Amino acid sequence: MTCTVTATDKGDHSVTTQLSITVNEINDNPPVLDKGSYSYFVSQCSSVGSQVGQVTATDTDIKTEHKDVTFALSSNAGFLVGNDGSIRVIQDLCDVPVGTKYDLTLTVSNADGTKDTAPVTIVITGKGPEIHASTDRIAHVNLSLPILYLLSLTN
Ligand SMILES: [Ca+2]
Ligand SMILES: [Ca+2]
Repeated sequence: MTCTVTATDKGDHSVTTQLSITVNEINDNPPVLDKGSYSYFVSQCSSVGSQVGQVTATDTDIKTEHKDVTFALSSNAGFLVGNDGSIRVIQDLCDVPVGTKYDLTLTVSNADGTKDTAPVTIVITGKGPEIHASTDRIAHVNLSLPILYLLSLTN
């Protein structure tokens, strides 16, 4: 920033000079997560790479190196958080018992170590709803046509 300073004395003499001000920003604001805690339910049949959730953080500093953030989870067993804040499944959950609870800690930090943390709870749920048509609900509409039984639907 540059500004012009003019000093005038009582004899109407004046002097003008340019004053240049450089603001050295300091990293005095930690990144702040958008929530105090996070909880998610994840189906056993979620495929590897599925997104579990999305977190964001804000840092009110100005310089890029003061507001660039890194996300981390306390454990990478099963889940990973990317630098875009997306939490994803990183291992096959098929054999994880329904009701299993992962208690993790999410950390967002600046390069100098200023940070914010929040608990993340992820609970494994059963497989998604499966449709099993029972044969006694199928009406025999036309016996001259082949009868198709719907055994299961998966998407
Ligand atoms: Ca900062
Ligand atoms: Ca600052």
